[in-house]
Amino acid sequence: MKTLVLIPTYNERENLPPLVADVLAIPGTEVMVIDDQSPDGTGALADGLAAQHPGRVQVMHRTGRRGLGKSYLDGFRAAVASDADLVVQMDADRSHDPQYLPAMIAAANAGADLVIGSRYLNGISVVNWPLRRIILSTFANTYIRSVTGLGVNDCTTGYRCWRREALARLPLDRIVSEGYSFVVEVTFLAAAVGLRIAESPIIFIERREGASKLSSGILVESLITPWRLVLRHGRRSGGGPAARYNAGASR
Ligand SMILES: Nc1nc2c(ncn2[C@@H]2O[C@H](COP(=O)(O)OP(=O)(O)OP(=O)(O)O)[C@@H](O)[C@H]2O)c(=O)[nH]1
Ligand SMILES: [Mg+2]
Repeated sequence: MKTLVLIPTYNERENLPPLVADVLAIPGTEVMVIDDQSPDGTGALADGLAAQHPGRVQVMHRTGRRGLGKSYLDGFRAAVASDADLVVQMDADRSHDPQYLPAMIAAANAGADLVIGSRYLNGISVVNWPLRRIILSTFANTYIRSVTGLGVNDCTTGYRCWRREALARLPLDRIVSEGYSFVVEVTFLAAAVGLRIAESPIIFIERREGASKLSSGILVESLITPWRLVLRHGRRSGGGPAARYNAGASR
């Protein structure tokens, strides 16, 4: 059983080494760092980690225009072509704790095609977010759910686990979102092609090191994306809520 963990990075030099160590402590994991020529040297640091852990860490050095959506797409394509059974995507900034990976992996093994590491299953599980950020995120998710009809509590989280064969069923060439909307568009497409979606609870911890890359352009994109998806593909209806997996329930 092999799990390939995709980690997009842009200026994460303080965060990447401890994160990779925590991920590799979980048996069966391999890491692919997808770096966008970080000015702080994260790419070279990742090469050092690959040399330290031969066969378990690889680095994709992107060139051209940078972007989180583009990085995920390149990572997904590489993952689909790999021999991994499961594919995880997670942020590099230590907001996504690898301690939740075993439960997410168990949920995928129990039959989910896409397991969403969800902050909104047991109330609101975020640490160190200012109130305005909590309001923004919960509003965004309510907005996305009501426009699209998706039954997922946390559509905007970047912590996910896919069965590779399920990821291969997504029409990756049709994805146009760039920033945070990328994960929303992918969730919508996953439901549209009939993937079984489950949510597994996580506690999200706001980054302590490095800087956020959230910009106002990205916020505007996230307001428009749900409407664009519905106009193009129709509303999701009758899909019902995503299955819930609580840590331990599937053990
Ligand atoms: N490859 C690549 N990674 C990126 C890019 N922009 C952001 N990332 C990474 O994507 C992940 C999420 O970015 P963050 O800046 O933490 O975004 P966020 O978590 O919504 O914002 P904060 O809560 O403020 O941290 C991190 O691992 C970043 O390093 C990019 O242009 N290219
Ligand atoms: Mg972050």
